[in-house]
Amino acid sequence: MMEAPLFKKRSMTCGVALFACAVFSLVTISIASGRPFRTGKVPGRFGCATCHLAPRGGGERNLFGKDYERIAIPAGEEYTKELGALDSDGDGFTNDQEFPAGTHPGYPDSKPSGT
Ligand SMILES: [Ca+2]
Repeated sequence: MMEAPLFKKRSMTCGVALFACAVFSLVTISIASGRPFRTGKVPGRFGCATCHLAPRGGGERNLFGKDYERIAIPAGEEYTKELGALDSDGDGFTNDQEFPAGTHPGYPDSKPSGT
């Protein structure tokens, strides 16, 4: 009769620990899967830095990222013709010209050469 409450307490502790592990796993998976979702929506190969100042993403956006936020997110996370036709960083080249050239559409110092 004395073992029953102790067993019950340990079971409850294990249950709480399992629940905490499950929540932690779900949060980790959600964060990890968020990155490929957005980086797969733009044609460039700059990863999270396509839109964010920080190379690993999060926080303030660069000039292209601000246009992405304004145009692509309301359009259902789509790289639209309107976004491609913009020159987000004001360097004289549209975003559609910069991505194929391998230059960054969010920084005016990065622009196609030879034109
Ligand atoms: Ca540009």
